[in-house]
Amino acid sequence: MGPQPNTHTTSQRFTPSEDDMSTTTASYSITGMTCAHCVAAVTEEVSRLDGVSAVEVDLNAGGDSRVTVTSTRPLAVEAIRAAVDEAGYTLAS
Ligand SMILES: [Cu+2]
Repeated sequence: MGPQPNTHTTSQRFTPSEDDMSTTTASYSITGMTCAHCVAAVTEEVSRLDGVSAVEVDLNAGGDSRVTVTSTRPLAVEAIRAAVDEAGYTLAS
């Protein structure tokens, strides 16, 4: 990780650590996703959350898709829910 030109304004600064043990991964189910556009929208919104370092979506059109979020600190499920909602989908769990 290095300085990024498009960082978010936040009151809480996080200092990236080289220690992988500081990384948190969590999976969520999302309903309503049907195609690559949906994946891109969800990935974009969730990636904007402070601390998120990776977002992986396992698309299951017609069912619940699975999104795996890797972050440098634990994320509140409500933050994920809000981001998914912003993208136009619903967090199922
Ligand atoms: Cu779509």
